Amino acid sequence: APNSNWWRGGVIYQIYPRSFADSNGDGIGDLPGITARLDHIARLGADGIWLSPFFRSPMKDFGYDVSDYCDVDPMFGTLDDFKVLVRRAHELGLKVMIDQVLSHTADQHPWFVESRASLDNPKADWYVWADAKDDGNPPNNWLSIFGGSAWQWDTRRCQYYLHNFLTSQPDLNFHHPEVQDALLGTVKFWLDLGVDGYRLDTANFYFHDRQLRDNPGRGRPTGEDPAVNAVNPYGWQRHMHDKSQPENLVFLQRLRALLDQYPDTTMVGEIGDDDGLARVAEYTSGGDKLHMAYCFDLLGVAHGAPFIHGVMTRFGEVVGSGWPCWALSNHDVVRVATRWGGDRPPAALLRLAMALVLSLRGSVCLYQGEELGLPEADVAFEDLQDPYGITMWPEFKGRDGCRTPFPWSTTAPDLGFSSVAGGRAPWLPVAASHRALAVDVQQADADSLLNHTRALLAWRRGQPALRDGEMTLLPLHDQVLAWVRRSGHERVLCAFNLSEGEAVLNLPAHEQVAAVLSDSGVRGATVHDRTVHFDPHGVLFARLA
Ligand code: TEU
Ligand code: CA
Repeated sequence: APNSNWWRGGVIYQIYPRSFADSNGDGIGDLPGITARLDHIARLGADGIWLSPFFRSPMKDFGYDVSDYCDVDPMFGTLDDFKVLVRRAHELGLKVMIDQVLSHTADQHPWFVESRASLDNPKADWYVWADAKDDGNPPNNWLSIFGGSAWQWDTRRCQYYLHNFLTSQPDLNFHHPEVQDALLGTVKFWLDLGVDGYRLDTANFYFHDRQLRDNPGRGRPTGEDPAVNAVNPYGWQRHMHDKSQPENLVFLQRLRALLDQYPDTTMVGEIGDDDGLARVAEYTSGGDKLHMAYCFDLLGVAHGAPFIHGVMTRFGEVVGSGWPCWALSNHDVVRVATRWGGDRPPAALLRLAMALVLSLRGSVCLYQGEELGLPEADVAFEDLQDPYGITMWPEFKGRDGCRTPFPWSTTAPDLGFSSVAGGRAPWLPVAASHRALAVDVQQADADSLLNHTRALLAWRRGQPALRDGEMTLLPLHDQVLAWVRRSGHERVLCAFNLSEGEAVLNLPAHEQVAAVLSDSGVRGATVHDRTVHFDPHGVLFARLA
């Protein structure tokens, strides 16, 4: 059957399993909890879900450190629980994408246990090993994103091994063909269980600088990297991986060749890079590598009309035949309600953010709670769990603030996170600010962001211009962003007033509004001839003549 390309222009709902729903009262979200709550996502109108890792893991990076790629960690449930989840999702018309953390394993993965045991075991070169410098220092000045050197000394093997993140996340050596084959085997395992696709963790970090490829395990990178800049991780990370991008593209083609054997499957790559937009375009062009990819441009602290206009202008220049996946929130960054709206994000701004991300050319990932307009939780230092936050405190309070338990209902102290009364406290405290935003509260409020998002997603499903149409930016007009989405003869103007004041947009002389598309649910703008008047944070969707 030809591919339905369901993912192209699709909306993917990201679930962080640890914090979504706890079915057995141990304070940790799990797979049966997700299964029991999938109707919430189907009712929202998403096309699919992306599950952050639930594989066996020491949980040093909460699952992004995998010790068995082909099994479910008991705290999340069993492989059978996963099969039940997939069956239920498919009954509800939801596709299931799972996270694949291929670039590194946990240090407790059997592969690493074997590799570190000696210089000459069968897996000796499955990881990135290098000799110390003559003075005993690390081979070079590469740094870990999580702080400190990217090299960890191993006392048994008496060599350093590379880690882009925690020392407990040793980097696999993708230059080794057996590593690629083993990882493709784990990807196939889940395809055979019926998953519909993958989110690929750090898809641009798989291959380290090829200098180490030529003498894996015993060589040493030559010299220091002048580009290493402790301020911008994506700057020097680029340096560590850039020279091996040609090999990375070949591996992405191998991945795509595997998925193409399973109809209607898809991949979205995560790209952490200071030129992420160009990488997104490169990895998703040609139809022979990734279907989609996302970068951090709209996930960072910068926001506002001029910034977003700049991102869209740059992306229009590089996109070519590529296909982006846009996201304003995920499990790694401060929630968009707080990034864009501060301590008291106005409801109109939350509606604008949702309409904006759903009007861009590309696919969309919505992070659990984004449909509720959840602000970042203020987690006290003593409750912090994320190592990235604890090591970097206080300038960066880590990622716990976007990972607190999902607020289902105001009927219970834990906001309905656990379905077992009297169970253990949730692994992170529930945010007090989330009580008033719980699903049951918003369900009952016709004007809630939840109901607004449901209406918008339902409307968008019938808009080919928004799901797959071309995108033409209009010139930035003060704090008003505007673009036109076109599919065939259908042209939809999408315009956003990102200011807290009123604003006016004068349409180009040759343009005429044929109809305001108020059935989308967006509001806060009126049209008089060729002039659009916006309320604060007003949004206009209109068909152009
Ligand atoms: O993130 C990669 C990455 O670049 C992030 O670590 C990001 O830079 C950081 O969290 C600051 O926003 C992926 C996963 O999404 C993340 O949760 C993992 O910690 C990381 O890889 C290692 O697997
Ligand atoms: Ca549980």
